This record gives sequence, structure tokens and C-alpha cells, in this order.
Amino acid sequence: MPIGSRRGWEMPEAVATPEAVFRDRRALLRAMGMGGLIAATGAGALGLAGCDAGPVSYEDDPSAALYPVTRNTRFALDRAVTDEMQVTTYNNFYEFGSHKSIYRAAQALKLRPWALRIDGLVETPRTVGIDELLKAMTLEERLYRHRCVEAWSMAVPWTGFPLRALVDHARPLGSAKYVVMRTFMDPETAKGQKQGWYPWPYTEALTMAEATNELAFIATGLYGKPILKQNGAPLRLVVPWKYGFKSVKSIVHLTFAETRPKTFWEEIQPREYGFWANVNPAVPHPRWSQATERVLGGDGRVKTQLFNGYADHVADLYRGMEGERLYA
Ligand SMILES: Nc1nc2c(c(=O)[nH]1)N[C@H]1C(S)=C(S)[C@@H](COP(=O)(O)O)O[C@H]1N2
Ligand SMILES: [Mo]
Repeated sequence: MPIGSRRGWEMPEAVATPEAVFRDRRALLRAMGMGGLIAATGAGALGLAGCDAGPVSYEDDPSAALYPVTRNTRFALDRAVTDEMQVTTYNNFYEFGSHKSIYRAAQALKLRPWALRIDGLVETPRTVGIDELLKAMTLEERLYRHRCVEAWSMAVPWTGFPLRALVDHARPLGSAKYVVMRTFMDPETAKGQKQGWYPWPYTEALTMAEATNELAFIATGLYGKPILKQNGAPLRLVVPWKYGFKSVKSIVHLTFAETRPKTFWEEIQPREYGFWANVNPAVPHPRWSQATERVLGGDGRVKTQLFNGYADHVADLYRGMEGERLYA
């Protein structure tokens, strides 16, 4: 296991990104026969190139007719919504690679058939198809901030439903203490999963209190359309008061447990990534500061806020837990 070696998203983003982005964009342009443009036009052309080569058609998505839906205006932002192209071409999705330009590799993901297995401490374990689930849920749009542990951030219009609605639908037993969520496992489609030193499948978990907090959200859409593969289609957790790695993508398994599972990054590097992962500007990552963040597509850095600005919603969840490692 390459602990101690530097992998993409473990680097402070200020160090990791410019080189990685330049390399990926150059490869992209070369693939498009536009390599010569690089020197002449620089970043301007790169954005366009990413645009043409990137996101997708919605034609084969049977849920497309469900979007757009009404925005829930209770979740307001203090900043502009991030450009759609940024959000859909600058991603972390290790199943498809450890660089930011996984959006093309992620197109290999097959979204149908797709089923969610619900089991563990529930009245009746069962498997529900994605389209059946979408019909059972009431969709709404919410604008949320997103803060990656690498100190970049964005502001995203998600469509989906409260995780609480899915928990209710699952009918957990009183003994359940954690909701555990897992990503699909398919190394033929997601080549990153052939790297056996990662503890696949990607696993994340929340306490029942966190999972039923009104902010915890399951995204099924993005920018008024079905969510794209690179962003975690067709079901993706969004917990905006926590670092981005908690927001597990492309979920196939929801299980209720009495004991806390080891989560993906915690298992890889427990010194640096914990279970709680609440955003806190005052608690640095062991290798970089969390005091500020770079807003994707913005100019310069802004101050990071406690619980990513959602303290009013979630601070009560952690009262009396001062002994826990809440902010890593
Ligand atoms: N299955 C899975 N989920 C994942 C990841 C991943 O690599 N695999 N990366 C996480 C990290 S570190 C972040 S910041 C967000 C990125 O989401 P985005 O690509 O939609 O911005 O997804 C999170 N969920
Ligand atoms: Mo992240």
C-alpha cells in the first residue's frame, strides 16, 4: 500500500493542480488535433476544448423527463453558482483515475440497469430499481457549497431528495446507529478499481442523526438535468458541511449498522482522514492549511467557514463530542 507516496487528491491543491491540469489539457487538445493552439491561446481555448469533449448526451437517460424541478429557496448561497463546465470536468472519482479529468473515462459507466440494495438493520431487506426509487421520491433543487479537503470549492445546483426520505423508505430498526453507503464495484468499467491497494468499493457512512439532518441530500440531478456520470450518477450523497470525500458517488448499497465501518480514505490514511470530516478552517490537514479555499472559476481565495457555513444547521449534532476528532 503506497502510504506516504503522493497521490493526486492528497496533495494540497495549490501544488497538485496547475501541473496536472496543464498536462491533462494538453493531452486533451492533442487528442483533438488542437495541440498547436495551446501556445497561441492558452487557457481560453482549453475551456472550450473541455466543453466539446466532455459532458454527454442525456438522450439515453430514462429519467431526463423528471428535470428540471422547483428550487427549494431555503438553501441560499453567499456566492455565485459555479460554471457548469467546471463542475462537470474537474472531478474526483478514483474509480476512474486519480487525476481531475476523469470525466471522459467515467462515460464508461452504465446507468441502467441500476439498483440500490437496502439491507442490514432494516425491517425488510430489499433491492429497489433506480427508476422506481425516483418515482417514489419528491425531487427538489438545492444550491449547496462544496468544499474538498484539498482546499478547492464550488457552488452547485443539485437536484434530488433529502437522505432522510430514503432512510424513512428503508425502515431501519431502532438498533441502527449508522447509515453506510457504497459505490458500485466493477473493475472492467472503472479501471481504477484494478488498483488493489485501494479498499474498494468506496465506502462512506453517517450517524443516523447526521443522515436525517435536513441538509443531508441524495443528488440525482445537476444543473436541472440528470446528474452526470463523472459527478456520481445516478445516486450520490451530498453532505455540504463535510469535506467532499464524504459525499460518496454512484451508490449501489445502503446498509444500516450498529458499528461504525472503516471508510475509504480513513482506511488508506487514518492519520489524515477521519470519520467525521467536518469542515473547520482552524484545523489544518497534516500537510496543508484549511483556512482558505480556491473557488473554482473564481478569482483568488476565500476564507473557509466552520462547517462550510452550515453551523446553524449542524453544530448541535456535535455538542458534547469535544473528545472526538470531528474536523479531519
Ligand atoms: N465513489 C467515489 N466517490 C467520491 C470520490 C471518489 O473518488 N469515488 N471522491 C470524493 C471527493 S474527494 C470529492 S471532492 C467529491 C467530488 O465530487 P465532484 O467530482 O462532483 O466535484 O466526490 C467524492 N466522492
Ligand atoms: Mo475531495
